[in-house]
Amino acid sequence: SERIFPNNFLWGSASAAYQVEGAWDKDGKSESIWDKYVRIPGTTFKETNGNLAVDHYNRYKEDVQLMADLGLKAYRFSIAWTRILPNGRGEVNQAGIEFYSNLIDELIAHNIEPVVTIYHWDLPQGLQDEYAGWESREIIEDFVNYAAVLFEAFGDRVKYWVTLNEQNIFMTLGYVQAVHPPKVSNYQRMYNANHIANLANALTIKKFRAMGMTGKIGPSFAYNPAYSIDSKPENVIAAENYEAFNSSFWMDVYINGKYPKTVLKGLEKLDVTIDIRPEDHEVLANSRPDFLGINYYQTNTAAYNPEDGVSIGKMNTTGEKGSSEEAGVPGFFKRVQNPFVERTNWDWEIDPQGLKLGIKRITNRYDIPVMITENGLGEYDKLTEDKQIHDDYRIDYLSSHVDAIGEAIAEGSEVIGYCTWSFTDLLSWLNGYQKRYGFVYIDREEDDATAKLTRYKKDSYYWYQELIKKHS
Ligand code: BGP
Repeated sequence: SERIFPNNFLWGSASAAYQVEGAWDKDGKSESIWDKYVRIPGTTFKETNGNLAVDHYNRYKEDVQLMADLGLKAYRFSIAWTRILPNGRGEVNQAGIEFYSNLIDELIAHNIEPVVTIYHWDLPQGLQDEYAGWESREIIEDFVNYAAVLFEAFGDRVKYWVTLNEQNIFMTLGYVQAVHPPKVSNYQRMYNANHIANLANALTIKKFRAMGMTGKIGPSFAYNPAYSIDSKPENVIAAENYEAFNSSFWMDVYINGKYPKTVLKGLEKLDVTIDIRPEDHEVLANSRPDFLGINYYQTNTAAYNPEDGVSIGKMNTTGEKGSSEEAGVPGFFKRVQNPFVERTNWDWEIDPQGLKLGIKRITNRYDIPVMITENGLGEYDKLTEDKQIHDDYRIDYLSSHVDAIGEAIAEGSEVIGYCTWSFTDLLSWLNGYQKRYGFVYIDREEDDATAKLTRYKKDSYYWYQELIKKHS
């Protein structure tokens, strides 16, 4: 059959520092906003945290060996800013550099391409205390300098860089829904912090190029393409608003350096004005990424939401199916259930065709290569008595999404890689350890004290192994 996926396609898998490493206070690492946040009672499922996580910090060699045995071509992981620059800036912690340097060498020795995320949400707490983190323009210089330390240390070996992971998620969950640090619910503050993050992203890309780095760089965006619930015109317009407010608002800036005009106008109705200064336009322009990272889990379906309609809803962080509540922006849109798709136990809609739609929209609107930097299914998994995990539901999920990518490529999109979320099981930020995503099962529940941390290959591990073999 015709070869759809190119030979050098990055068949990978992903993780993030806070979710796998543990060793939260070891070897000179400082406290991050997540280290602190999880200690506030009631913020996470059963008060779980990443203190131990899956102990990847000490077991990275075993984990890389599991990746190599699978045949992984790429591994996306994030670097903890707090390991590299414990004060957020200034003196570099050599132990931190050494840990990631060893990990990178270990990957390369096993022919696995490292894909490095510079920021996956674990801001140094010191910077949050000092100047309110993303709410201050002071962070821009600190962030760019942090990135430059990484480029300098690892740029000879790392060819793929992700600037910010899911800026749209850490902004909306941190500053509107108040379920991530800094636990704020204020549109005005969110949109200003978000603008500052846009500037940091753009200047990091500029810095990368100014330093003569030869690799590729881009942000990872959490894209939930929007549908209208039906063809009733007011619902279709609500879906258009949904796509503009929740997706184009970020992607347009990344790629074209401009916010969509209808959203800026719409924000006036919410009494929000973004502090965009004249010199910012120049910063946002000419920083087009080399690729757009897309984290895809689901589509969202929108309907008309009256002026007195729903606003901040409720997320399902317990795994009790059906426990989430409708959310929206009054006067613009609300999110409703799609009657045509199934949902996970955490109420995430399962929609492989939505991934194809999302990739095609990006190609048509931006004409930029895409890397799928996350895609996966969070579910309860069961370790059988003979130590097997029969996760056929995950195989179904992943294989249908791979097919959808193949279709998008066949229909004219450029996709350079696919990283599943996740390689091993890991901490789900708000949902504890019971919501599992990995190819490799980790023997632990919520309590660190009873964690065995033994690694077991799931059925999906062998499925991905075969898939990569078939495509190589
Ligand atoms: C993305 C994050 C990941 C990961 C994933 C699954 O938003 O980038 O870090 O956690 O979603 O989400 P969850 O753990 O909430 O199920």
